[in-house]
Amino acid sequence: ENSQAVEKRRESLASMCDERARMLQDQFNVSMNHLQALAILVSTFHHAQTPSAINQATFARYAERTAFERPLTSGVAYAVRVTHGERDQFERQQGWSIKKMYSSKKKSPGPGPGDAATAEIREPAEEYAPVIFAQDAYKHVLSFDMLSGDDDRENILRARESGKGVLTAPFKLLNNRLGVISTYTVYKSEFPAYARPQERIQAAIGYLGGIFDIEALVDKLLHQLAGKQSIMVNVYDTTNEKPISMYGSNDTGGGMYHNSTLNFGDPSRRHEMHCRFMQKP
Ligand code: WA2
Repeated sequence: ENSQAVEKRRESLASMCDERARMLQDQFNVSMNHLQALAILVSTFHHAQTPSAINQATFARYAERTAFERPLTSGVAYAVRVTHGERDQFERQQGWSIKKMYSSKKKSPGPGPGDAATAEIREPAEEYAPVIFAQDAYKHVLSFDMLSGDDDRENILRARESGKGVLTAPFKLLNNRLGVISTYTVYKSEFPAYARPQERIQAAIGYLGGIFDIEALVDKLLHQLAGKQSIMVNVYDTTNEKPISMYGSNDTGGGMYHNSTLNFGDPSRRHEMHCRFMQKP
């Protein structure tokens, strides 16, 4: 009788957890699909038309009006590939200069001690990925070189080599919130669908990113479900040995818990949802 009650409880936890995991995965998948469609939009109306039919204002407006299609993202941004040789002309055309993310070094007012070392570090990059379009909530990333931040860089390099949608681990964004970036590459228009990684890398011309605001949006999603008070949900990126928490904080206490697997579509990342009952029976 007691063990039967425990078994009932275990089953009920499993089915609630699986339901939440499935729902989150579906919303993630839907959001990813629309990011891919947005990458095609940029390819069609920005790169394949002269002059471009998109500017920051039209991109921001379109992104805002279609935000409902990407339920787990809080914004989108588009970064364009610029080689070092193209930089000057690009900056003149844009009317702004390409900036580095997380530049922690203070600018020195003029020549002085330590400048030799600084000059060595400031070696010009071979190429850049400055953001030229962004949804209003992420206007602050415009002109920043996305190859100058470790998480974004790794993501972009992986995206253009694979030709698929890829994800970062959760990391602290420029706005200080925890987020995950999903990236799709835009290729030259005459580019074949099947190509070798090296050809893909060469044919990449830009990167469309979606910003997943996990904390806020997963919370909103889970609150739509009945019985939300009774279970505690945690989501982890378990790609590396040490799991990174993406959602929830108090995964403590022993007792019964259920682990539902999540598939966010990037085969090189792993995610899990852990659920527990709030109260002991
Ligand atoms: N977008 C918004 N805030 C950020 C950020 C980012 N990356 N990185 C750090 N804080 C344009 O993958 C291409 C967006 C990167 C896409």
